[in-house]
Amino acid sequence: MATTVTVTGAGGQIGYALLFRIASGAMLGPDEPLRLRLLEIPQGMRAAEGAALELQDCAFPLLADIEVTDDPRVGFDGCQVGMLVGARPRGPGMERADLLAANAGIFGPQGAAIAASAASDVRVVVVGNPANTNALIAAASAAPDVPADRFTALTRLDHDRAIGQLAATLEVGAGEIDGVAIWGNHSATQFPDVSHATAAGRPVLALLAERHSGAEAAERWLDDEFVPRVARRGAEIIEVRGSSSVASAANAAIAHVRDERAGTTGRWVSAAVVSHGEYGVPDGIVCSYPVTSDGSGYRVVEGLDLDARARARFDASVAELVAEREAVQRLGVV
Ligand code: NAX
Repeated sequence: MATTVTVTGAGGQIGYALLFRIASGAMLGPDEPLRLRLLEIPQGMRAAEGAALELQDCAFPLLADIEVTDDPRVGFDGCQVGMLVGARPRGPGMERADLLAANAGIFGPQGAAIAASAASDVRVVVVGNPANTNALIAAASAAPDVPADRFTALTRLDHDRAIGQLAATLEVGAGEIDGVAIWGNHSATQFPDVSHATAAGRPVLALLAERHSGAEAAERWLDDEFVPRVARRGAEIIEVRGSSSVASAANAAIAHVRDERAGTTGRWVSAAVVSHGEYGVPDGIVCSYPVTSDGSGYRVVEGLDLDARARARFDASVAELVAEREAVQRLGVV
């Protein structure tokens, strides 16, 4: 049986970078046939249809079927893996409240469509920004038919960016780094945390202290360079490339779904999941944590020590998530 994957915003940039890798088997594995459902709005239909033509031209052996639609009920029909990429970008002069309201108008109906027509084992990752709160809205709109913890939001790109920065600084391979964590919101307030990280089995903090002549200098480097660089990497990419992150975002979304389904074999990744109060975060907030999966869904890595500096940064990001929730509560969508 083919697995049904729905990609929203399939006619956009990340959609274009995602679809061919999904169809090639990079996400579900080399033995799992799949069916793609591409959901767009009317203005994006031609681009999505064009992508569908090219997918056909690739003759991917695993790709059983492609459907392009602008009807969410059709797009989510039988959906087992939902990748919600399409969102309303912030326009000129748009306030945060307006942005949240515009996206509530997308993620509310999509959550309802998921409840009405997705498969009973559906899992959803929200990529479209503001990703955490969009996931919260979609989960609220899919309740009570779909359990809230089936909805996650993407912070894997932030996680992988943090690993990339550490690997370059410590001159080790990215694959040798483990134990990185992204706490909080997928926004500039996020806290990329390396205090539990190791590189080739050695504590990253000790390695940084060696490179920066002492623990204090290493901490300054983390505060002044590493954290802002990871948190603002999206802006750096726009400045250098002239366009936002696309291939790296698609790669992160694929890794998020792949690792949730296949399991992380004990390695940590980061994902925004519905909080059950872990680390004092209010229940129901979609918050990024270090997580692992045994193949049945992401679980928060619990029991980690957060020092005062880490706690303050994490709390600030959680406060932003709480404010976003309050804003959408005022709209009556959650
Ligand atoms: P594009 O503007 O290229 O594509 C978005 C597509 O979504 C368009 O084709 C549009 O027609 C479609 N769309 C809009 N509303 C829709 C709806 N209601 N149903 C279906 N489709 C709809 O943006 P792109 O560069 O692909 O980025 C997509 C989203 O990813 C943005 O919200 C962006 O901010 C977000 N990102 C999230 C990241 C993360 O780590 N969570 C990183 C990358 C990216 O910034």
